[in-house]
Amino acid sequence: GLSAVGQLFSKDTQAIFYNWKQLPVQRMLDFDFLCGRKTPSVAVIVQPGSGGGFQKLFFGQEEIAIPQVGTIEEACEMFPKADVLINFASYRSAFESSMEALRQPTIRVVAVIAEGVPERDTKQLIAYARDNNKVVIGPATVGGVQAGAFKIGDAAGTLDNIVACKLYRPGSVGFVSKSGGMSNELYNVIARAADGIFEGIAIGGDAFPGSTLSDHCLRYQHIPQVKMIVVLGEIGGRDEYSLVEALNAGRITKPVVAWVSGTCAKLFKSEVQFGHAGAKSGGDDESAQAKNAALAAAGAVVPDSFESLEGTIRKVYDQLVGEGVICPAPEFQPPQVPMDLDHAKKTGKVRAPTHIVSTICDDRGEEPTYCGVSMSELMEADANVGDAIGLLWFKRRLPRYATKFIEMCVVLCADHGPCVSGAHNTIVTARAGKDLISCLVSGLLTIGPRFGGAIDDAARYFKQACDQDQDPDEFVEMMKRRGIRVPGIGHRIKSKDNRDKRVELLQRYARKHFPSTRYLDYAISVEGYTLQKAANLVLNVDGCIGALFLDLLSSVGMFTAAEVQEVVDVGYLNGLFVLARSIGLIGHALDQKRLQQPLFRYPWDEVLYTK
Ligand code: Q5B
Repeated sequence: GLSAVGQLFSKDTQAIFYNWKQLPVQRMLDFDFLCGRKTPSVAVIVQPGSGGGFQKLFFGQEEIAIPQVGTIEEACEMFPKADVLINFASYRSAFESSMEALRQPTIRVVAVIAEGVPERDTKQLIAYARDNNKVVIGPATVGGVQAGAFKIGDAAGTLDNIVACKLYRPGSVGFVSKSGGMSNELYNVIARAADGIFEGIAIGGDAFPGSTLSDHCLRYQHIPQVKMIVVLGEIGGRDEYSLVEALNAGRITKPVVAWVSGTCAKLFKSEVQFGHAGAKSGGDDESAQAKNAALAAAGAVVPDSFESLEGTIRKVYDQLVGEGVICPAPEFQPPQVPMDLDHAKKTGKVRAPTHIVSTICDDRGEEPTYCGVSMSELMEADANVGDAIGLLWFKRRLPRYATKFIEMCVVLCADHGPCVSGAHNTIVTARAGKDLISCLVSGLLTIGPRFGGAIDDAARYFKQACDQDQDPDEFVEMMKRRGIRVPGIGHRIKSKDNRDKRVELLQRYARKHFPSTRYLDYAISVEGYTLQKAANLVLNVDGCIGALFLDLLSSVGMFTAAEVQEVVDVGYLNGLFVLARSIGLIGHALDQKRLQQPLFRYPWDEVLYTK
């Protein structure tokens, strides 16, 4: 029987933790550290269906990796010395997994945490465990703790409670209760009234617990370090009577202090179901009063009320100390378990520097905001791409005429046919069978000072020259002397007689809506001079957008001169071409894939082979 099992745990006990839950495993390891254990009490985690790997946890200050496997069998093979299985499976799968654990020759104790396991299933577990001399704790329990040695999952609550109850070192009291919550309370009471518990088990609140109050009391009888026993029973069921029998038969000779809670049930006219499944009085002898009386008659020390339980424990303990049976456990300061950073931050105990700074989008609240403007507000205002760019790039809620202009830039630059550098690269990449993002990126990477990426430089040079009132002809000559092609001027196919429609459309819009077009006018004067040199040296789409953005930012009344300069220095504006042309490049990639075009290769006669 279970009484022969004696001590369930030791400071070397290792467990298999079934169904990964970070918090209870970490709590077990924190308890280990507090007790000065050398090895973590969790040897391996079984995560059903997982292919292996490990979980990262803390053992004191140190971060450790605990292996994870997919089945109980694998865990037992890997860790034959781990003889306890802590089962955190749901009530739906608790039976199957507990049975599988009990069938493993290396497993001795199974703790079942789930509430609501069908009684029929628990009865099978009990029968199998009894026949095979194994122990089931639970179901519907937090488990238990052997002070200074081993703790099951969440038993005994927070670290503060564990320290307050002195659970980091063994005391002299064997404790057993039905309720897990009340066991925390009693660990405190026993630490105050005596020298703390040696072991405490919550058997769980079901009508048919895997192991009973008397099972554990009989075990305590055989554990030499347990000098007295405290039992907290509860209304309902007949479990306490097997303890009465054991006392009457002299199988338990250590002093027992017992209290059965639920005496208040008599105050109710009808039968009352308390929190636990098993906590309801059936017949009269299942009442708390009847069971308290039977226990007292059998020799247990039963107080008058729950309130006087602490005093009763103290009396029995003091007597045992007086008789020399108990030599009070020596007191010492346990090590400090380091606090988790998250917790320390929450409680204001530490400050930690952030890793990045961000000012444009906040996704922490109920809905994301773009520079403080919520998604709902944007939708209510019928926001367009220009509004999003205004908020996320320029951090301003720009007026409608400005956001409409930005949107025009995006639409007009979205594509310019398959022959331009970017589209060509995207097409070649698509035909090489690459994925959409690779096709897009290979096209985007061609954007630069000659193709599409001249907007920032155009704005930079036009601004400098115009702000300094430099004569446009002189500006062009100066650039020539410095060997720099004027950014924003020149095109491979557009010319004096074949104007770029995009440039015309943008100009027309700006002249109608912008408060000023000073920079555009300057760029047009530059074009006037370059066109005298060659017909293709027109103001191109990059140059037009660069000049018009200067006009927009300087005349919209929302940017200081320094802020306009910052936009130019940082280089915001090529982003417009990148954004717009991404639309076309994606289109070209999809087009090629849809057309199932084969791998591209230039014919030899399109290449000049030369030395
Ligand atoms: N010359 C665009 O050149 C291009 C001159 C210049 C003074 C200039 C050239 C250039 C500045 C960069 C720029 C944006 C490479 C263009 C775009 C988007 C696109 C594309 C599309 C789309 C064209 C011949 C003679 C030489 C040069 C002189 C040329 N440019 N002088 N300032 N800017 N521009 N890029 O035709 O005396 O014989 O030595 O670099 O703004 O990319 O549709 O294709 O939407 O996709 O190859 O619109 O202008 O002429 O290089 O043979 O030069 O003109 O010094 O003089 P070309 P080159 P010389 S918009």
